[in-house]
Amino acid sequence: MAPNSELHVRYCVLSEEGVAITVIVVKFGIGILDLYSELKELVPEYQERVKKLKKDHGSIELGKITVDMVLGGMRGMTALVWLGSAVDPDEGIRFRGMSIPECQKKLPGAFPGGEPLPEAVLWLLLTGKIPNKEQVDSLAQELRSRATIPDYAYKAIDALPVSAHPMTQFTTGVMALQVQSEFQKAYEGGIAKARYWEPTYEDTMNLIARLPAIAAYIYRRKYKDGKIIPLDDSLDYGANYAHMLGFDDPEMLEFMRLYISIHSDHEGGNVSSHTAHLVASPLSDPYLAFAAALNGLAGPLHGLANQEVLRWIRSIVAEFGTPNISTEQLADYINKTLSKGQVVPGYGHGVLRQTDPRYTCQREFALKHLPNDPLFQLVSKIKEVVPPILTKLGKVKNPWPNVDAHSGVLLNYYGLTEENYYTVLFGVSRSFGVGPQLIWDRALGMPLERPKSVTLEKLEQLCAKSS
Ligand code: NMX
Ligand code: MLT
Repeated sequence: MAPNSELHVRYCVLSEEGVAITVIVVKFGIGILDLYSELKELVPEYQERVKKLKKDHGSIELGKITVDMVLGGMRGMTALVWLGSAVDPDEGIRFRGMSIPECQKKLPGAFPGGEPLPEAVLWLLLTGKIPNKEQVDSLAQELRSRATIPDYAYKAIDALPVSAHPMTQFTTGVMALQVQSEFQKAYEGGIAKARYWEPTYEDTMNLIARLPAIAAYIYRRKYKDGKIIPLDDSLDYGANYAHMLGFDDPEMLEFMRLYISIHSDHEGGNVSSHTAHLVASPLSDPYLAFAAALNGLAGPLHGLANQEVLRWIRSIVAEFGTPNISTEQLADYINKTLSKGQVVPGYGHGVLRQTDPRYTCQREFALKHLPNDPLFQLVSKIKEVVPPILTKLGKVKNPWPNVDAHSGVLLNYYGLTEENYYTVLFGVSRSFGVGPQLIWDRALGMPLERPKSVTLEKLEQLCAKSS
């Protein structure tokens, strides 16, 4: 039997004591590799590439470090390797070299011409390869089989007041799942460094598989009747998450697939991804790293901006009593926001210098499915009015909308109206980008991250010396 004719389906079951047991079923197909086997084949090749770079080019300079960079949040400083994606300031995100429209065209969807299935994006981000529909379906099945939640994770969330912010409840749930870390167990058992990536893979896949049930539990607990809607074994990842939240409109399921796909990864320097990479670098397992990432995502200048955007849009509607306002009224409101020393949420970016393509594809989705929605029309008007005002300030490097400027009105349209929950959706999606990199970090032997800092006095001395 040729090696690439095996399809390993890895199921994860829980013992009565809540211990995760991985069961591998080997099926025989023709020319199909499962995700784990495909990754395993790639690991030696990537290890060789990194070894060669270090040996042949270790001392090549990639740029200079300026005082502005040190005092300015390290903008523009090339400081880490991230395999899954890269952000071009003008073009925006490319997942393993593929733009969002290319992903929409080439990755399998739930139906022909549908939005990419998040499972396909996960496959692409981890391996750099485009999976076929059969591979994606088997990955969807694998994720469903790993999705059992230990009761104590629900209880950990229940220990918090219902009033706790959904992101606080989410991080708590993820920390409770950490009890099942395969990496921690393997490390305690003395696993060799060369095999670190294997339990990291198990943890990552289990984590990704279990996040929707935890996230949906928080939504049902905080905003609905608290009853758990069980996973539907016939649905893909994005559709299942929507279903467990309580939404079954096929359009909403399709939006969830798109939402998870486009929020998955945004190269490595953004706060959540970089945090995960940093926290995992001393060999903290994927649960610990991802919980830390979520805490970064919960900041209003990062992932929480999606919550802030809908809140801000609602405040505009409340101010004028209608979403149908004039350009002048809107400009006045924007200026009022700025005059209070606040940012315009959903606008600006640390890297992008043009409209975020993640905004554009959400706009296209809205134009197709909800062109007459009054809040969508207001979002479109905001996009016309905000950029010239921000540009006029003279200090904003990117006056254009980012991903968060659009998502809220779409979710609101489909009935997910509770904006404080929005960053949890972003968090579930971000696991698709962060998880694969954590596996590669261990496969490539990435070391503990420890940059050098300087005191203010030292910085002043260094500046005095060179001026
Ligand atoms: N509204 C008002 N002022 C802004 C905005 C904005 N949308 N964007 C940047 N500025 C200000 C910024 O606060 C800074 O002011 P100061 O010098 O007084 O501190 C100045 O313009 C220069 O900032 P930039 O270099 O353009 O932006 P930076 O890279 O520092 O920050 C963001 C990037 C995203 C933090 C910033 O644009 C922002 O606060 N945007 C609003 C919040 C938001 O939408 N965040 C979501 C980002 C995407 N995500 O999901 O993470
Ligand atoms: C992200 O998706 O992480 C945000 O756009 C922020 C960033 O890239 O810095």
